[in-house]
Amino acid sequence: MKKIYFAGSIRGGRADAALYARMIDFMKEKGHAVLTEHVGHLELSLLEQGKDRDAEIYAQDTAWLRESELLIGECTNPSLGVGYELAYAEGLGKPCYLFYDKTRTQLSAMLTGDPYFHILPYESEAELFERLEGLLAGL
Ligand code: 6K6
Repeated sequence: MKKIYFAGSIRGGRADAALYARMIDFMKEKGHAVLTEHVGHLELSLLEQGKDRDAEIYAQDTAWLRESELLIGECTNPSLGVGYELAYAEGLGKPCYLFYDKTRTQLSAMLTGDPYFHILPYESEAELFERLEGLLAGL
């Protein structure tokens, strides 16, 4: 069992929220603890995102990053917060695995150009879950 920090877009846009939820469920089914389950919560409304809780969110998320054993990010939907978390996790030396749908986006060169990150492009959801299963099996 590993403690996983899952990163996915919130204010960057929720188009892939249901995919995040399926990835989080999959990681939990495989016996891992996902510290950031809220990233997949579909009911997360714009109102909730606007609440005056940002300092608390930052403190909690950076504490979870320190506690986590690795980071898994779904990076198809660009997100400043996810980019920040990736740099923060790299600074802590946490292994970072970044998925993105290469048919839908070109990932930032600041991620693909950084040899620290394990970049996992995929072309279909089936391929994403195959790669995720392989990654989790090797932990
Ligand atoms: C309440 C319930 C669910 O979400 C909320 C409030 N917002 C956030 N809560 C926790 N983590 C957040 C929240 N907003 C952003 N983050 C963190 O930044 C998550 O860990 C995501 O990986 C990342 C998303 O950044 P943006 O820039 O797309 O919001």
